[in-house]
Amino acid sequence: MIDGKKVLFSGMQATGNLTLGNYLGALKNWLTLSDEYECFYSVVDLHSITVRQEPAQLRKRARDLLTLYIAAGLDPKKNCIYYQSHVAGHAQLSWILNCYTYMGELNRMTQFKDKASKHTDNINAGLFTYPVLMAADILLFQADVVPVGKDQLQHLELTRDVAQRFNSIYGDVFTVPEPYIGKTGAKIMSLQEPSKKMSKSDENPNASILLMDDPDTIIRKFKRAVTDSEACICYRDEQPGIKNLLDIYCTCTNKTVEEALREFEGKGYGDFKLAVGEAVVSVLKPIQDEFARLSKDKVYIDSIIKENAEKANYYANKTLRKVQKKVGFPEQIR
Ligand code: ATP
Ligand code: LTN
Repeated sequence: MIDGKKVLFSGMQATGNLTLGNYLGALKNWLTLSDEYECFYSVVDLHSITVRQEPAQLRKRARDLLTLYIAAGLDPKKNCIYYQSHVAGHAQLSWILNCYTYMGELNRMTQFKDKASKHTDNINAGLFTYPVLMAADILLFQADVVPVGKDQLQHLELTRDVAQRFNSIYGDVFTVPEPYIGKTGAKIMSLQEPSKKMSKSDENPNASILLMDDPDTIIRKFKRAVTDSEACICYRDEQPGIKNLLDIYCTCTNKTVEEALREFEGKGYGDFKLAVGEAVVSVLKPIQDEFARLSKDKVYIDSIIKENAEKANYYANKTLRKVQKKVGFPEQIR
């Protein structure tokens, strides 16, 4: 609890251009939760280097991502928006938690298996212990709730296990966090292969809508989206392409599936795809405009980065000191 409010923590990696999946599955929920909770939203750049990055590009993408959090509507005066690398406590707590996490647990992580198979030339120890750093992120701020897409649930479960293990040895040190999954948009699928999730690392440019795609590109990608030959706008697993488009439409317009089905009754796929594209454009265009404006305001963004890093360090150090004492490290002499 901070000032009587429950704490929320979430983060995103600056490893590529954000997709509509990242926005609908994560960022959009952040916006709706930001009044109710004391929120920490991190650009998790320590996580990013588990896969090789070009330094100048990582720096630019991280800044763009931080700016995008604000452009999407998160008020940086109310929400603590910061770079993970500006808070040393993440790495410090991560080391400690490494010693309370079993190899067997990490071996089961599907994201590790996935990424290891994609980067066979660089299966580094950081990629393996990635979920421990994520647990440290969350536990460092004593977060009650963590909004993520479905793909991150396994990491959340591990975080809870590690927190409970630590608490059972040392008493109530960590808040055990709950995941928060949005009602819709939890898993946006690829527009080209609707059995796969939409991912920023997809090689086919038509598979993903990027948050920075211009309106024409967005509409074009939706026109090319893979559907089926059923000629029926129905919400069912047998029609994964249409189901995904309905999910996107409903999440963007805040309509229920029933409302959308009624609206498109008797309509063809062409009209439907256009309507989905337009709904997406009307959500993304204002964010893009605000991003362009904020990106030019270096002084403002720098001041946010500085202020919020101080705030994050303050809360992080509180937890870290407590943990260090519990495990038996000597007190700092001031
Ligand atoms: P990569 O493709 O490099 O694995 P990613 O697109 O999965 O990356 P992350 O940085 O791993 O993106 O995820 C950021 C957040 O967005 C996470 O909370 C994740 O659950 C969510 N997210 C990512 N893709 C989707 C998707 N297709 N649908 C819903 N949520 C998503
Ligand atoms: N692993 C997450 C990003 C992430 C995160 C976190 C999300 C790192 N630390 C803490 C929530 C809470 C991902 O790849 N999407």
